[in-house]
Amino acid sequence: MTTETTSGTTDHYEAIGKLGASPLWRYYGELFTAEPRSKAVPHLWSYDDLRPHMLHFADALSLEEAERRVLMLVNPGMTEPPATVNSLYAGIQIILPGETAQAHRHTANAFRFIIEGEGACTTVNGERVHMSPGDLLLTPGWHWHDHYHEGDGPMMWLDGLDYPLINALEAGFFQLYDQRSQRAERPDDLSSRQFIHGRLNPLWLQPDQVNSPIGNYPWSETHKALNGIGDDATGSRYDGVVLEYSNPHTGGPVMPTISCRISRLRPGFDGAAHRHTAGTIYHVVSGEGRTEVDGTVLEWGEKDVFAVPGWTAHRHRNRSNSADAILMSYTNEPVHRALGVYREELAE
Ligand code: GTQ
Repeated sequence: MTTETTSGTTDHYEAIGKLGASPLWRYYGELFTAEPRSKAVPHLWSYDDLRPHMLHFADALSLEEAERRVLMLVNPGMTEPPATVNSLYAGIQIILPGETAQAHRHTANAFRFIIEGEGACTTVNGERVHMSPGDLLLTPGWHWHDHYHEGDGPMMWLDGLDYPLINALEAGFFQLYDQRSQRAERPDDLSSRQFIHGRLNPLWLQPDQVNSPIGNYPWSETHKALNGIGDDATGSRYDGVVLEYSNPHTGGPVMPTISCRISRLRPGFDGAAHRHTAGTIYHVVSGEGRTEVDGTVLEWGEKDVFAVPGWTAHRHRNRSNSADAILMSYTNEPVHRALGVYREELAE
């Protein structure tokens, strides 16, 4: 805007622009909003709609060409750079029997939540980690990882990464391993077997305060935890019986930037609405329901993914009166808490 009452003022705006200066008063409202306004919009990705395209690319594109065969789930409000909610990304990866995905590492933290298939593994810093549906596998920042598949049929999983945050911080490094895959350097799935019990930590191993040492939080354990609670707890009025996957050394989130959760919405669960600054990505493990996000209704079914932007009022409902709905979710809440900006409130 350069229409001013006097040409003298216009000249000053132009002149300060050339000097790399800018008038704060013209930007104040957008820089200091009364409340956060997420660029992300509430959005749902239908697994049934995406699956045939995944299978097409599995046929059409080799892993030598693609390195990682992943469909990014890009929020319509966050296309450049692509992200799913603020600071977090979701993708769906597919690998076929006999394939290997090149070993590499990046400073971005990553996890995988297995959706379908059997027989694939990820090698993380020399440890082979087996995958089964419902398992949560961690690849913390700067850990070498390659995927390979020795089973039958395609294997699909959800990838969660924090690269939008790491890149915004200009802290992104990436490196290829000098071979296509890593050799196994210790017994398979050792870290899970050593640490999954959580209350009995191996004392001879150096605690890692930053990342969980667990390669895989297997579904068998997650299921046991949810079942063990059964109907004895009412759970959260917002998220039902919700459990956080934790670092056994700290009791905190699995990685510094991402908290991963699993929640059980009982049959007929009709949650209260709340909003929090952290954005959340949900993956439907099983069941059907609806989540209302600032007036937008997302109707979800098994294996779908949906995005709830930060500071939007949202409420979950399990549509079934006989079956549980199980939601896996991840959020950047640990970052907000570490920075002292986390806020949450009832939204009714
Ligand atoms: O499997 O290493 O979805 O590096 C995005 C980046 C998956 C992976 C993604 C990655 C990977």
